[in-house]
Amino acid sequence: MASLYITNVNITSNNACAPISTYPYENDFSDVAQMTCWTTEDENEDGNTFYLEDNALCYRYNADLGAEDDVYSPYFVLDGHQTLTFDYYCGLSSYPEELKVYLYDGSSFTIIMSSTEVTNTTPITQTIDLSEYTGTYKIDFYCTSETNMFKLYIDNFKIESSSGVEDHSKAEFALYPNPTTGLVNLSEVVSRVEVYDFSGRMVMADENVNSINLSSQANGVYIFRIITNDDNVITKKVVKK
Ligand SMILES: [Ca+2]
Ligand SMILES: [Ca+2]
Repeated sequence: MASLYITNVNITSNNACAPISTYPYENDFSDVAQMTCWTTEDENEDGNTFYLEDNALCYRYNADLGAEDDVYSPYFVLDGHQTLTFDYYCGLSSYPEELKVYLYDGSSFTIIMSSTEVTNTTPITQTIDLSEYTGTYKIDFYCTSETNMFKLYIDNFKIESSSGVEDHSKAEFALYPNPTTGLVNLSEVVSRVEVYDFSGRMVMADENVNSINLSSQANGVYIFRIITNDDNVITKKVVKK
């Protein structure tokens, strides 16, 4: 199947698309027409960047250089009720790729998914709670890999707005208290919890738990990456005071 390249647009001059404020917004990357208002950035200027392949967003290797690329969503108006979900996977498990996700407001970047090594060849569904953000943001998928790796795919991008009447398990998942002075409770036993500091370094991890204790950690902002027993990945920001 032919690959459909997304037109490479300088993101700082792409103001043509009005911010999206109607939810849910979904993109299954099945058609280049869905890519209007999405933009790519070839960070290492090697000529390779994100394109559509196999009905997904695809980032591919360079045989001679490490790869480094971004794909940016359109702007979304976030009002404190949104959740982002997307799938990610790689082409070959022996060729790991690194994925990081940011919010981008047009001038600064806020990390919402710490650097994650992608070795799964079947999709993992990532859920990111955006309820603490209000304003107009793009989602930036930032990918890097060593020289001559393979491919990373992103699919089934969705931003939903919770109305407060959802009784979905992901919507019910809670983590408290937040802010915390140490102990953080989870509303269910989860398969794994990873805690990252704001520089993206993993500082704690535990398995089959329904709480984690940050007492030994410095005050500050942490990102919890939680893998539930049904293999959903949930990312939440926790403040320790
Ligand atoms: Ca798809
Ligand atoms: Ca590149």
